[in-house]
Amino acid sequence: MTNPDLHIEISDEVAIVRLTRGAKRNALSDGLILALRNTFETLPSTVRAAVLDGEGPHFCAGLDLSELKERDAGQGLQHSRMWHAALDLIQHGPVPVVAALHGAVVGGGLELASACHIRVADRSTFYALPEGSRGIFVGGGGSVRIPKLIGVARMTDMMMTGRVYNAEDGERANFAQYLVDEGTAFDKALELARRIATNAPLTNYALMHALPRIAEQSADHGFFTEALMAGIAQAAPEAKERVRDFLEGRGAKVSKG
Ligand code: 1HE
Repeated sequence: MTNPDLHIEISDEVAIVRLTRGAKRNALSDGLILALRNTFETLPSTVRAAVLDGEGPHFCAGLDLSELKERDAGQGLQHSRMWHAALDLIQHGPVPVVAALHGAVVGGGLELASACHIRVADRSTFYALPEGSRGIFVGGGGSVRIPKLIGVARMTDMMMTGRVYNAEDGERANFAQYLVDEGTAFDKALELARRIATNAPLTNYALMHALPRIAEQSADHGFFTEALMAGIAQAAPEAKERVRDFLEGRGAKVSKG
């Protein structure tokens, strides 16, 4: 399934997935959401990490409001579930995804960014949830994912009052793990994705699939799930090889950042 609003490029072990609907501020039409889903469902098995980027002055203006026609309640529910399915394939898909943010990261654009594992924002980035003032609600998983980043109180404030966070305040509020100079988010995201691609695949899998689940379990269940995951990861031949490399002086040391 190809879509003119989505460009995919494979660079070594990293997939670069770019929204290319800059003229419409990368607003997410249904076709674009389905194309994103298809992309993460069908990544070649050689890909070990991905970067998600947006063309033009803004990362993403959210839901394509021109498609928000008269849907009845059932159709609205199905539409939201379609977003959930697509964004779940980013969060719980085959590889870690690093989002390169700039300009507007708003509404469904923020929901999309929240489904990624790492967010790198440049200093032009701003975050908002205009759903509140458009008389609608988030529908792309935002009410589940965004409070995990910034907390329920901040999200409530954003939607009730229309509050917009700039890049610096956004980093402090935990929208992004990295804040970089304007125009450099993509380069930093690609650098991180290349680094992530060198991890043992099972370690990345554990971080994407086990860690968020453990974090939601009771301590007792979490400790047990952690022990299972640790046992599986340690038993992998690649882990043994990496540990042996370090003990024999070949593995990299941890150095000050
Ligand atoms: C759009 C959209 C869009 C721009 N749907 N067409 N999202 C919003 O409520 C955000 C709406 N957008 C904006 O506030 C602004 O466009 C921006 C701050 C993102 C960018 O401003 P700017 O001045 O750079 O661009 P612009 O002139 O506003 O927009 C350029 C074009 O993109 C223009 O179309 P044109 O044909 O007149 O050139 C805009 O109409 C179009 N455009 N944003 C459709 N969102 C799963 S539920 C999720 C629910 C939501 O995401 S609700 C929040 C929707």
